[in-house]
Amino acid sequence: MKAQDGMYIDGAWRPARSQETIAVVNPADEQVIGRVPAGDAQDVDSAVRAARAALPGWAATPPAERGARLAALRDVLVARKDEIAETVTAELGAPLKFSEAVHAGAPIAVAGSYAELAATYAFEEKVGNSTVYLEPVGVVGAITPWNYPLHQIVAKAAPALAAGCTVVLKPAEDTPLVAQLFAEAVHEAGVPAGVFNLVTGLGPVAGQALAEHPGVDLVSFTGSTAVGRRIGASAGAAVKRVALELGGKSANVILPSADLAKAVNVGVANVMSNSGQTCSAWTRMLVHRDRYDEAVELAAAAAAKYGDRIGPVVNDGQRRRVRGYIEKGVAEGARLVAGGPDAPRAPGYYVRPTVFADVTEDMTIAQEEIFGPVLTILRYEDEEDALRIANGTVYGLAGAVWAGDEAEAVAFARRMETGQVDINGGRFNPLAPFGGYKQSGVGRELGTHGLAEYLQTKSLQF
Ligand code: TXE
Repeated sequence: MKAQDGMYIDGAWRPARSQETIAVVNPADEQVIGRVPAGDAQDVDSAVRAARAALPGWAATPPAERGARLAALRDVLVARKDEIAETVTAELGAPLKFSEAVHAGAPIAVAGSYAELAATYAFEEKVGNSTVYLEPVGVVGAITPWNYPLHQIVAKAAPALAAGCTVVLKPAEDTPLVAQLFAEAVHEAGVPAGVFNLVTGLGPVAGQALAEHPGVDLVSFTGSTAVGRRIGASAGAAVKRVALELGGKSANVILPSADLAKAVNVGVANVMSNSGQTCSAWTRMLVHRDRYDEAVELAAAAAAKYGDRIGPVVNDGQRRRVRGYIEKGVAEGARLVAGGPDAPRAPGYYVRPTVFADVTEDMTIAQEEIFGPVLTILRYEDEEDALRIANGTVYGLAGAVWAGDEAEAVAFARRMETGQVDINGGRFNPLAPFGGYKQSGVGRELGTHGLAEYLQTKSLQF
């Protein structure tokens, strides 16, 4: 499956200094499908040195040329699309069709958007008697999770490279094979040695070493709130730039005027997709009390249709965690209307598509990120009540509003404390900024806002 057997540092493939490796497991059958190097602090140091050495040359490369490299990278990803999809399916367990459409499709779109932005963005502007230069921040330490393994990498690496930064990536230990494939693609695209580097390894070892390395100017992290908090604290102490994309508990608000069946069906599909392992998933469905029973019935039927069609969750730890939340929901008095905590099949880390009704705001399953195929349905009295519930968590990453009238949905969405809202369904837009209010994070990814994260500003007065 993978052509390379190492880490990509300074344009070449090499093993971990320790020679140790980490097993990669297919969550659909629990078989070991490969091994990758277990990089440590010294490997991270080599990669950061390579990135620092490459920085002046890449920063001085004209943006149009950086854009041309990114366009070449996009083309390699397109040419290797099937391989990307097969790799993500093997290490994440996602159904192949979903891998093709989303796990390969989205990063290709994002790489393409930054190829264009690099060439067209105004890296220099005049303000009165000043010229303002937007310069690369420097060496970027990117730490990514396993849930959308290639998308998360490209959402950091592409804008960083477009900005003129150099990158050291530490991907999730569960899904390192597609990261190796990405490094091969960067190489094939003709990106100079040292500009992009890959260190595989464990989070508390390689990840922490990268986050705390003094040669890293910006840490961009996507993952759990617990680790994000730590990275934010150490970046603060070092006065280092940081971008954090953390958890979510997004609300799907179905206003009384909405097409209920459509809103419920799309809402259930949104939560079940990628087996619920989506930080922006609409895990809380909010329905007016007059239409509540009808919505619950529709959601239960929709979830039951998923049956065996969703993939497993990524590993045994996540499976135990998700099933623990389902048990907790039952214990706290929510009503199970689809799925449940038992294993639908074995081997593989499968969880049943699960729907809870009679969920109240104070319940754990209505407050904490479950990161599995579990939908909670809450009842609201009126619009103000819906807004209070929607905004009533520590998170604010995404959400949805459904209404008969688009203007009504927009008015509601503007009052939500959240970074991205889909109106009557919405569609993925690789240029739309993505990121969190409140404890969902700091900073934005995608589009020009995502590019700006990797830039710093210098002004010259005349
Ligand atoms: O995340 P971790 P986990 C949430 C989701 C999930 C939970 C746990 O709720 O159930 O987090 O997932 C690296 N210093 N999200 O344990 O540990 C790690 O190697 C530096 C939401 O997998 O945060 C990996 O590369 N790095 C989310 C990355 O951090 C460290 C996506 C994420 O892993 C580190 C994933 C350390 N001390 C999970 N410890 C989202 N926002 O999309 C770990 N890492």
